[in-house]
Amino acid sequence: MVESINSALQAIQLEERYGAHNYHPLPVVLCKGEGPFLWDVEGKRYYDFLSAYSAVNQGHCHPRIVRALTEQAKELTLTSRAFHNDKLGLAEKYICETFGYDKALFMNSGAEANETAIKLARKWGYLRKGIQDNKAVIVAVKRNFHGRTTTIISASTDPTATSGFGPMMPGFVIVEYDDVQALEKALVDPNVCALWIEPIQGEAGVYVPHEGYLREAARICKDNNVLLMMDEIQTGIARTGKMLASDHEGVRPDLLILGKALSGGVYPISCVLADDPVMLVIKPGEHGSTFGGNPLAAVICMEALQVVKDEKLAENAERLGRVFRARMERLISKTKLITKVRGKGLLNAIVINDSSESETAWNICLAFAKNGLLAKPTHGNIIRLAPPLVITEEQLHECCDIIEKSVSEFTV
Ligand code: IF1
Repeated sequence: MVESINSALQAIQLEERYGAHNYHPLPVVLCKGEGPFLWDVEGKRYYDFLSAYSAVNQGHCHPRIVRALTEQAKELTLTSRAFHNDKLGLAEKYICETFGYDKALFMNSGAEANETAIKLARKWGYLRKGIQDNKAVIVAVKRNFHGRTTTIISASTDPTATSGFGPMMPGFVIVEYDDVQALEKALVDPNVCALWIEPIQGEAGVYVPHEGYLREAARICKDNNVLLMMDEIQTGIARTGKMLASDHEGVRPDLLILGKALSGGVYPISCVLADDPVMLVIKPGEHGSTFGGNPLAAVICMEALQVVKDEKLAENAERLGRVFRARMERLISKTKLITKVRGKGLLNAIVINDSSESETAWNICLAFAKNGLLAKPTHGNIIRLAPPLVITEEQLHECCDIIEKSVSEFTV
């Protein structure tokens, strides 16, 4: 018999007793979401300033996306790829035409999409670039975040992500992010098949590289016959004020890696996009997954992307991102607690004037929650602030008022 939760404490205790302790959530138990709002089990309403790490760009439970889910769920949810279905080809065409690529490979999680890109890049290196078998190298950057699987963390520079999980997968070289000379040096190695970067480093603390870095990275890749693998799982789908963060510099990655808001937070969907010379190196039977490209995901993905276009969410993110950062700059001029705001579109972060080991950022997020806004620190003293892209200007100003109020009340 399915029990129901009667209190926040009961929910937290159940997770503590029966769940793995692989997270440290804020003490908030949520039960409902709609647009930019979340409600907890006590009926308190919050503005969501995390957006499930940019998976809910279209707002919680967007009616069009939920309708797409519920209608398709009555017809057919999963066939496996042992057979064709009547929705996958439509979604592949739709997403290829949306982003301008020859082909798409649908997976489920962002990590799986990055793993898929690694396999494509390596195989392309052997078949098309003539790299000696098992010698392919992928260049990644410091403070990267691409997921939690053992191959992906083999490229991580974060001890929290790597310690205790060895042995690591070979074949990764790490260079400084936002450092063109480092790329010039690393990419000349003939064994390098790909450069693997985020256009803005989300988890690291919303690090925006200098203007021109992405263009330079693309040029150096082209000069050295190296694939540019761009992880847009967090920055894509209108989050930074363009459909892709790469669009701010007119860069077209060789491998485009998407996830999260591909479904509007309604279903796990990820995808790798590439042109035929790259995508066709993988032959039947060499890659896939049980749920990858299922008809339910296909329908949800098309509707979720159409909502982004119809509601002009990229334009909204661009405009309101500027409004938000202006409000934060004004706040910074009035308080010592916050030293910086940075970001693009509605992917922003504030830097707290305390050590990264301190609890200050966490305690500020507790104060935000008390005042009706949910956010969470990324690394130590950095708080990511990323609402759903459907937020209105009036709502955004209300949220800035909450942030200002919380900061003014806060005593270290
Ligand atoms: C968690 C972080 C953010 C991502 C980029 C791939 C993935 C992610 C750029 C993997 C996922 C999520 C994972 C989630 C928290 C969140 C996160 F804090 F972990 F690092 F956003 F910054 N590339 N990011 O941001 O996608 O496999 O999760 O679908 O692990 O707690 P996934």
